[in-house]
Amino acid sequence: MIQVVRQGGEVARDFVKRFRVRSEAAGKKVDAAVTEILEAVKHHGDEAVRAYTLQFDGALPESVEIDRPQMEQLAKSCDPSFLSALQKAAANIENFHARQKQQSWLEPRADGVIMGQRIRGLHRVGLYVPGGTAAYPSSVLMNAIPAKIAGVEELVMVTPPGKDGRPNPNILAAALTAGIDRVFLVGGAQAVAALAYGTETIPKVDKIVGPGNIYVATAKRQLYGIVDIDMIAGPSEILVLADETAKPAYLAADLMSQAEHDRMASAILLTTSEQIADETVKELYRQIEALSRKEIIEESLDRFGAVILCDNMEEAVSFANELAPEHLEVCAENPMEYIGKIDNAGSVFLGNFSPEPLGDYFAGPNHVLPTSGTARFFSPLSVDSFLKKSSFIYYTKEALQPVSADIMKLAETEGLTAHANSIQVRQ
Ligand code: HSO
Ligand code: ZN
Repeated sequence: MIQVVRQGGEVARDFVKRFRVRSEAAGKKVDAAVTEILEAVKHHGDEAVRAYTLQFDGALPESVEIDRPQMEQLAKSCDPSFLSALQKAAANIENFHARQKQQSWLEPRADGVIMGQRIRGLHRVGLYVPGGTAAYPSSVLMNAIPAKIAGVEELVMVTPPGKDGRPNPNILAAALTAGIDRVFLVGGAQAVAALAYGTETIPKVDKIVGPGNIYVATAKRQLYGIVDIDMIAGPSEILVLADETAKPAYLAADLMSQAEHDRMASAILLTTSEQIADETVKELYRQIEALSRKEIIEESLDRFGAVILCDNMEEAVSFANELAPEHLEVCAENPMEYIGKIDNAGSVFLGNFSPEPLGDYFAGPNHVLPTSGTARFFSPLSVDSFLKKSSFIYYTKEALQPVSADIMKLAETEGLTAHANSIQVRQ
């Protein structure tokens, strides 16, 4: 189910190429269908949203907006130990993200010039939460908590109703915990369009975040510029670096924790030890039997899983930096040694007792991370993702005078005489 290859070999090179292009590209058909939905919602608002909901979900929910008493009522039906775990996870996520806050700043200079930057939270943000089995309460926390800390005034969540036309109580419990202000039972590209354009019932937002199927992702891509969007997340990935001190049972378990997300997910073990490689493969075969998503895991390990043998840890680190995985585990004797060496990874898990799911749910760092090699230039979702900045400048007459000639020279060189004139009239 998983191939064992040597790093630097033909097969390994081929594997890297396939790894990069795993994201599902929207075909022309999906693109055109989404464009039509966006146009309809833009021009016909709620009426179009209702029509698409009937067409795609088969029924209209009793009420599109779930009010707070309803949310609280439904959340009460959740398992109390789930609710308590959710609270603890939320507290850790809050603590981690609180450190990312940024302050506006202002710098008065001796010559009377004042410059600075106002940093504020976006006014209104929309969070998409998929329906069905991919409705993750943990993702509600990861998307909403940084937005709240950034000072977003209103957080609006959209999510498709379940088959029974009702919302998922666990998602509502997470929404309450994370401070979501309003919840609408709408899904698909029509929900994304409603957030971008605003309808009679759904308010227009400044940014849309959250995962979704290919229609939702395509809608976000097409609407970028009309609203801001988060990155478009591809299938999950894990790369594990292991030396001879690693524990094969842990390695196999962690690889499969991400492989179970998706048939397109990728799980890779990079190790310097042939014995660790062999034993991990055995562990994969052993542990998979007890896992409920066995089929998905088998398929993703088959297609995008690999055990890659390398000569030493330096080689392994350089391969990891080239691949730029979403999650990187370092299961090595001195894991802290690697902090400064790993340049490209969304989130790094150090040592044998920092398994990836610890980060997915609980430790505090965000689990919305760059995928498909984009960790080379993208960062995890953070408080910054919900901030915007405006700069400001204040000059006095005395401060402007000595720099006027330079400004006019630059303007004239660009052939922009009206620019030069705006300085000239103040002389
Ligand atoms: N590992 C996923 C996030 C997640 N895991 C949500 C469990 N629930 C991101 O790649
Ligand atoms: Zn996960």
